[in-house]
Amino acid sequence: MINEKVISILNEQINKEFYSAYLYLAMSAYFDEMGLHGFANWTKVQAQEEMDHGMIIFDYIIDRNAKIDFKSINVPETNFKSPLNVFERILEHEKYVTSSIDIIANMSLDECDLATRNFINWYIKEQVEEESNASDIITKLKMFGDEKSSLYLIDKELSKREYKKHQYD
Ligand code: OFO
Repeated sequence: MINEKVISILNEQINKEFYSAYLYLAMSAYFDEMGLHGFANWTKVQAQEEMDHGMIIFDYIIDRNAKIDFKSINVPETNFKSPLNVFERILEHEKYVTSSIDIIANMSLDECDLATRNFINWYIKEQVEEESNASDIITKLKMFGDEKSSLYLIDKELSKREYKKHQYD
């Protein structure tokens, strides 16, 4: 029987993942309005991945015969100021998500729930990649972003990102 505290924090994490999807969709809509369709694509693909993150936890809770607790998803922020500002906020958000994942890892150990501790490893690895992706784009935007031609090239590169369903392995 899975511990109640662990179930509760996993349910909160589902909500955070779906909030992340909303946030990335808000960013995608902002980029589309600016005509930056590559940036819009990148953030939309990320929104799809966030929904996968939420669904993987959903399936895990069901597999453990525990209850899903539905909560409202907050309205995402929309006052974005520039592509660089968006990616700085992405990095800040992903650091916050990383700390939530770390809390789940620690709590599952404290509660001797080794199955959840093992399950959450996938998310620990995933967060390293998410922070690194945001940092890479911030570096490029800081180096070249002010010039329109460079922004165009970065936009072109980001248009190549394709959505692949995130599988738990
Ligand atoms: Fe689900 O990793 Fe981003 O938020």
